[in-house]
Amino acid sequence: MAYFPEVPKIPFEGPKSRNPLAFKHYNPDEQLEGQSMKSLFRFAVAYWHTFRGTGSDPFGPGTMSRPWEEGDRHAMDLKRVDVAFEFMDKLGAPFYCFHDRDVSGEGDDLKETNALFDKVAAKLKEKQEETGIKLLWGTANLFSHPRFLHGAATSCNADVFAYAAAQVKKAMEITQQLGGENYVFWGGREGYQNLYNTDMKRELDHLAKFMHMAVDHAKQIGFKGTFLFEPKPKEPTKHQYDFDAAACCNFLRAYGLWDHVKLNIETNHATLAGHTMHHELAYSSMQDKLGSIDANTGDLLLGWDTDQFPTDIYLTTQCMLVILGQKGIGPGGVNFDAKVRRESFEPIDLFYAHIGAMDTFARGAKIAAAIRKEGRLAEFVKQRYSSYDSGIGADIEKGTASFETLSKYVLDKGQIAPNQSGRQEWLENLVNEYL
Ligand code: XLS
Ligand code: NI
Ligand code: NI
Repeated sequence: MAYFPEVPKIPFEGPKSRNPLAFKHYNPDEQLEGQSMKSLFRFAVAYWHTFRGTGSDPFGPGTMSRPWEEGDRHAMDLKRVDVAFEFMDKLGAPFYCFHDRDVSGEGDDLKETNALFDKVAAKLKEKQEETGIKLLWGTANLFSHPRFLHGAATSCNADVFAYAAAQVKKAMEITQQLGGENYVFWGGREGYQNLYNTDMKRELDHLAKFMHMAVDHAKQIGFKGTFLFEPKPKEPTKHQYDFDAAACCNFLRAYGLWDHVKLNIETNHATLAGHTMHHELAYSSMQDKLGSIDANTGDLLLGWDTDQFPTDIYLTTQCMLVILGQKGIGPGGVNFDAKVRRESFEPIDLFYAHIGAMDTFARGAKIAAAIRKEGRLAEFVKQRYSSYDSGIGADIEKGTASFETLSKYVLDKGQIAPNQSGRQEWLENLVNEYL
């Protein structure tokens, strides 16, 4: 049975093609800086948005037409695996990601819930083997069920902490069974709404304990995947503890988790934090913590996590400048944590959205590679800091300068070297030359 009978396997037809069901730029075997596009991007489909998204928003219910969604919900969980793999196979996405509760529902208790999860996982495994599609990362949904209303690892209720731990244990084990290459922690409701009722110190200590338990459990079961911490400043809580890349880095360092966890950076979360994606990527990468990205985009005029598919070539160029700068992103990837908008309710819109986003990344990568090849941007930056390459600047960097020696240097010199222009407009023009 085919769920997308009108859609063929999406071909690469090149930039001149006007076929909306073809790639214009994403050509999996094409080489960029010595890697195939397929292995450079490691594109992943997000199970929650693409196969569970209903199109509901705070003002109204779902709008999506998904003709296959019908009947018994547990049987549907199994049938949906066929839908998902047909979609991903036709799209040519090498990876997917899921939360435990995206793929299988809750039972009456954890035992039954786990048994349901096992059943769907067995089918996921079968389909992975049949299609060659792999699991980029698994995670646990610790935010939808009402038991998590005060958070999970940061809940004031120790039994909820225990439940969350049991759930993550199972999600890690299934991720391992499915050969998942990473495991993600996004702090759903790990934050606060009101400091009057919150012991922030205890909550953060508990979150760290929780992540240490995950690290220990990984050792115990031999899970070799990378742990990824996903920053987000707010929503659903007004303050999320994993606020931004810098806050996450501080948390990991402070609690002895530095060597065990990298970051999964999401565009719309970066902008909610008042940063650009470029900033969050550059910050994580310079810390050697850029592990994976959740590729989406927000809407400048809407203040929430709209999770739209990325279509902005400047955005993807900036992403790829950083990613190519660190020679790729594996074992992470580019996961489309993105949803079609409520008005795009037909199944075919899922294809248009993913094809466009993959092409936008491919185009951004070609542009970034061209910029890097000519090296003018890098050369400008190098020149801009060249006063630190020798003399007093080199002493400062080496740590052999002090206030005493610097004061003497300036007093002896009399006139210091003049500043030079930052040339921002020229550099913006320079990037445009490659578009
Ligand atoms: C929500 C997050 C979520 C994580 C996985 O805003 O982006 O989807 O990626 O829990
Ligand atoms: Ni995300
Ligand atoms: Ni998000």
